[in-house]
Formats: sequence, C-alpha cells, structure tokens
Amino acid sequence: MKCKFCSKEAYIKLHYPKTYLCIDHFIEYFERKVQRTIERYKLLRKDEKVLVAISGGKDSAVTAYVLNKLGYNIECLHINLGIGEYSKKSEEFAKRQCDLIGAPLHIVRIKEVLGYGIGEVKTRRPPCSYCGLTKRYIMNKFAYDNNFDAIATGHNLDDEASFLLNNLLHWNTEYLAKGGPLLPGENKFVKKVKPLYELTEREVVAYALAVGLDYIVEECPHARGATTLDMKAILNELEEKRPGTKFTFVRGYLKKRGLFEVEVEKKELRECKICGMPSSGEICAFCRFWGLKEPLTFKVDRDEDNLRGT
Ligand code: Q46
Ligand code: ZN
Ligand code: ZN
Repeated sequence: MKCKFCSKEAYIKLHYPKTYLCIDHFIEYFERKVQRTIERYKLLRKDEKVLVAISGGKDSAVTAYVLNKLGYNIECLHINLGIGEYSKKSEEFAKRQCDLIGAPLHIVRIKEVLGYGIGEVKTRRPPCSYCGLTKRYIMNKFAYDNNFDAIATGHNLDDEASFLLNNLLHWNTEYLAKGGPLLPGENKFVKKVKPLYELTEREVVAYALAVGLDYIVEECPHARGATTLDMKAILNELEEKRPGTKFTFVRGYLKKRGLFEVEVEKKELRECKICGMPSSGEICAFCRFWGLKEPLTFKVDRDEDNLRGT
C-alpha cells in the first residue's frame, strides 16, 4: 500500500482514522498529534522547565524524544529501583536514550539513598504498592527541589483506557476523579502531564522504531500486570471491531469526569514533620514507610558538568 500523502510505501496502517502512512509522514503525524494534545489540554508552555521521568521503556523515551524535538525545555530523571538485573538494564537503556535525545539525565538510585531496593524491604506490603509510592514521591520531590514547572510521564491512550475500564468495573470513584492528561500543581505538588495521552501503544512502538529509540522490553519481575493486560486485550478486541472505541471512551470520560469529582472529599493537607511535603497525617506515607528521620533532598549542583549519578 502507498502512503496517503506521497508515493512511498506505507510504513503503518492507522486504524482510526483508517490511513496508510510512510515513515516520514507517520513521524510528522505523531509529532503533530503530541503538539495538539499539549495545546488542547494546555499541558505545557515552551518557557516551562519540564522533568521527564524515564524508566528505560518505550513510552517515557518517546515522550522525552518528542518534547525535545518540539522545542520544550526538558531534563530527564531515571529512578533506579534496585531490582537486580532488571534495574541495571533499565538504567543502561535510559542512558542510551538520553544520549540519542541529547537531554541531560539525572539518576536517583533508591538503594543508595534508602538502603534497600524494591523487593528487599521486610514488609507485608507487596513490592508494587511501595514502589509506586516511592517513585511518585521521588519524582515530585526531585522536581520540587530543582524548581521544575512540570513532570511529564509516558502514559498513552491504551494505558488511560485500561485504567478507566478497570476502575469503572470496580467503581473506584476516587481514582476515576483523578484521570486525565493534566494534574495541576498545587501546594508542593508539581504539575503532572501526559503528552502521549491521545496516541495508542501501537503508534508509540512504531514511532520508537522509526526514530531508532532502543528500549527495555522485559517486564519487571514483580509485575503482576495480568489485570492491565486483560483490560488492554479486551479494548484491543473492541477496537478491532469498532475502530475509535478507545479514543471515544477516553474523550467521553474527560467530559464526564466531574461526576466522579463530586464524590471525592477534599482532604486537608498539612506538612510532613520530617520532609515538609504535603501529607494527610503528621508524617507522610513515604517518610513513614522508609522510617526516615531526616528529609531526602535531591537538589542538583548546577555547576556539575555531568549530571549523571546525582
Ligand atoms: S510498580 Fe511493581 Fe512496576 Fe515497581 S515493582 Fe516493578 S512492576 S516497577 S510499573
Ligand atoms: Zn508519505
Ligand atoms: Zn515526609
């Protein structure tokens, strides 16, 4: 098949709207769509300092690559989770990706700052529960300590659609109130944005391949992603039969999100006694879990030439 816009062979068939595109026109389409998402949802301005959280995987690498190409002022943060070989490999990929992108990379290794890797802590909590807490805290604290205006993550359309479906099936209204491409900053919470919000996972993979971004494909050994994978498989089946399902579902949700917001009580936040970050209790969940007596600080010395290993 030929590209819709030129005489070259098609690189990809887009399902919605059904179009064949050559590699160059696909790259152009993808980048234009990211730019439109940023504008439609007022995610970022060109004068803002953006921290991209990169895991070594495809979505975050593509986010950093495209934002950089579109002229946004980005730096990257990789959190090494201390999960054996998996984390070593992830860090290697993150470094290679940032070399290709030409963006500064900061690395926080949680084993170095907290003493244990994910999965090594003696606790009843499953690794993913305190991993999520730890990643969210470090991302925000790093951005806050270094005066970033926004944190960009690699969530794509499939991630959002499967998150919504799963939370609708369980009527987790609190989570349903918090979806969407933009979580505005408030207090000491830095604004969070998802520039790939309207692009499918398939498009993200095709873009990564098209621009030569290498990424880790192995799953984390703690991943119990069966639910997400089930949701994604169901949505892909629906999409196959009715192209545009995911997009309509997510767009519709954004219109109806207010229904869930009214259900959520606004919690009064105070400052954590240890780290000073917002907390519902006297000590925040992060400091409590890791038993901290002193706050962690991530202030980067800007005179350092090589930002790696901070
Ligand atoms: S939460 Fe769980 Fe992930 Fe952390 S422990 Fe691995 S699978 S990395 S997205
Ligand atoms: Zn073309
Ligand atoms: Zn704290």
